[in-house]
Amino acid sequence: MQVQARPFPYEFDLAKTALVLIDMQRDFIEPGGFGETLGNDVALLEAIVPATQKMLQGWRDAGGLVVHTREAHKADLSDCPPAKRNRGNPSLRIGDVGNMGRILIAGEPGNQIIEALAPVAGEIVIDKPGKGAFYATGLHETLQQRGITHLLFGGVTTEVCVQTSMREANDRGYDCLLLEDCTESYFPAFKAAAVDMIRAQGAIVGWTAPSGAVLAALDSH
Ligand code: C5J
Repeated sequence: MQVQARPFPYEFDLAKTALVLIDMQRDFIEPGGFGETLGNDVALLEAIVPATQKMLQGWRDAGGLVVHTREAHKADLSDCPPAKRNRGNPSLRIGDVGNMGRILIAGEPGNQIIEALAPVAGEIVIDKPGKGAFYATGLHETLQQRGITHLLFGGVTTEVCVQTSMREANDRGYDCLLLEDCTESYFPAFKAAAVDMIRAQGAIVGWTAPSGAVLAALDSH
């Protein structure tokens, strides 16, 4: 299949491609969560939910593999180094008790993927302690076992966990496409810069396209 993407068309085989949704979890997206305690406007992130839901449904209907990630740490924080926990001066840090349970701790209410995008049976759910989806997760091995060579990325935030994961994926040999309307940042200028730098220099990290272009490619098959 071919997607009208930038900087040039993106070719993929559905059976060898996975949709990877990064960290669409309550703590980043819902009011009262970790994202908001850091002083961010979570409405920006909530705005991508309808397009992401439509993309997810279209991909599921086509029979494509779906991977969901959550930024999640162990309850004892043994996988959260001080270099990550002690940043800035937030009112709450990773592991502290917030409105939705302990912040970014596996199993807590705030750590769940938002209901609109909740994983269904057969989809892969990866808890990741870092920004990149490939760091300390086994995701690469799981994708290799399934013969996956191409990845479509959505999720939050564009310039942090999404971009890091795309770069990790590119280094591991995957052809990656970023779904422009299924990703967002708390800082619109950072999203714009990340999208530009991903596809610069002949798709140095990957391609970008609106989700409608992928859905159109699926529809035409
Ligand atoms: C951040 C993420 N921004 N998922 N996490 O801390 O991008």
